[in-house]
Amino acid sequence: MGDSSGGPGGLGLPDQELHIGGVRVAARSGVLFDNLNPATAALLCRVHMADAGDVSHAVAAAQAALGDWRRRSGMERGRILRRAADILRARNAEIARLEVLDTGKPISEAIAVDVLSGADALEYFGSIAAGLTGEHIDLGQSFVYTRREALGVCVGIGAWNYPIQIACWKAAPALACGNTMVFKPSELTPVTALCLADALTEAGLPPGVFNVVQGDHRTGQALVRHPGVAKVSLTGEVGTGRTVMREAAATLKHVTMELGGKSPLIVFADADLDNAVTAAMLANFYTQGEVCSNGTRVFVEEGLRDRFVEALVARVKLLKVGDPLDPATHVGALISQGHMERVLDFVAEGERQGARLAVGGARAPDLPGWFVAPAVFDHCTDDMRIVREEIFGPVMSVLSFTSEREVLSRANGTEFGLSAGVFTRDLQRGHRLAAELEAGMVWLNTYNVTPVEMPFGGVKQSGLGRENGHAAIAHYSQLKSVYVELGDVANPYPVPGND
Ligand code: TXE
Repeated sequence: MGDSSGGPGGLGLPDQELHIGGVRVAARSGVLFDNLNPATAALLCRVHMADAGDVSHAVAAAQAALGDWRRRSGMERGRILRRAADILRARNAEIARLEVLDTGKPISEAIAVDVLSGADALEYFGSIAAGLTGEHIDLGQSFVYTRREALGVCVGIGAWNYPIQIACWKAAPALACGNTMVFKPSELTPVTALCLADALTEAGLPPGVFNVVQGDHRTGQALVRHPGVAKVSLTGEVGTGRTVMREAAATLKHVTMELGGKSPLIVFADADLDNAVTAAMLANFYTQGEVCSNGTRVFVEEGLRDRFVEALVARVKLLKVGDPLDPATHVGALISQGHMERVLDFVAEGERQGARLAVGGARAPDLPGWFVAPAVFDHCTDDMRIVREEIFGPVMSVLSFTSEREVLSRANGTEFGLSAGVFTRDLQRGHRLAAELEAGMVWLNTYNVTPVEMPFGGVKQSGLGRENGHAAIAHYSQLKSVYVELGDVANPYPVPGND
């Protein structure tokens, strides 16, 4: 596992290698890159950079494991996935702490959500694996049956905000369907995908069924281009999604795209004010705002807006920004210095364009890492960059509206379509809007609750396909039709003696 490259405060970790064929291996490239702790800006660990040769090694291991794995019964595959879920749950505290060191998110979040939501996916798909069936179609003198079969070697490419959750959300359905996988975590958060690999190995997963390669977009590109890969599932920015789809087209790969968003959260005057404010805070400041499905455009009906903003600002001022390992911390560090500066640029742009910064928005001065105080902009207009572009940080834009028709049009007026939220006590209005909002997910009187039973994904430029729920099975399997003739072949041609 290499030497322990400790950073200040002894929070350093050993070098992070690749996981191929069931064991840790050093990158053949011999290249290592630094991975920093966002809360301290100190070196957390060094990471092996996989090159095209390492990628081919990983894909070959996945190909070698495929025949046996896809021929196992769903019961056998599911049993191993469920065992891995139990192992992750038993290690929740240990892995959650690693996730905090790698991402900068508060321990209070990581211990409640990240590992456990990954374990839920392993348990859920481990539970339905045995029930993945085809169908029998009776044709009288013949019949057809269908076989739901694996795609082959699948590639998962992760983003840096929910590393182990994303790894599990891709690996669980893939493996349940009989595929094998090569997973590349984001270069900014390489650590916990290897914890998943260890849990799967301990649960009895055969070598080569789940592999981890480390690296940046070049490693990702080599995976997407590899002819032995049948499918790519990406979690990342829209621009990255377009690039990956273009590259995958060269070898007609299946793709699932879980991309960015700029989702609306609509609050009507009849809403429960406390719940709506809580939801707006969760939808903008959880994980420091680094959540794709966040409701970052908060539309408040005119009659409620002043009271809403007043209540919101008072509660935002109570948020503790600081050491993510402190259980009392609500807002942790942004993932990198570059990302922090990008978020601060958006705050400056919002003020330049005339929005009113009601609270927050500055770098936390007395902390070594990359911390920004949660920001609320009021008096925003739809044309502002902070309202149109994904910031992926703790910056909320509050807008006002006067009618349902108006707010629906404005909420849909974006290239994105990941999610949406509606707060109202009017049952019919809530469901009417759910039907009309252009989003893959709509929450009524809550926000960002994503049980594994719920299909997750976007429409328009926010993505293709779905993760979680039974819907994910369609994206990790394919149907074969088998026609069985019970009589003779219908013969239109002459035969000797019959002419
Ligand atoms: O994305 P990037 P990040 C989105 C979120 C935000 C983004 C942040 O909305 O837009 O992800 O994550 C690899 N070929 N979601 O900054 O830069 C890269 O190495 C192959 C949506 O990480 O796009 C990394 O592993 N791979 C999501 C991964 O792609 C390439 C929830 C993502 O990198 C590549 C969470 C290339 N050409 C975040 N270029 C959802 N909708 O569920 C980069 N990569």
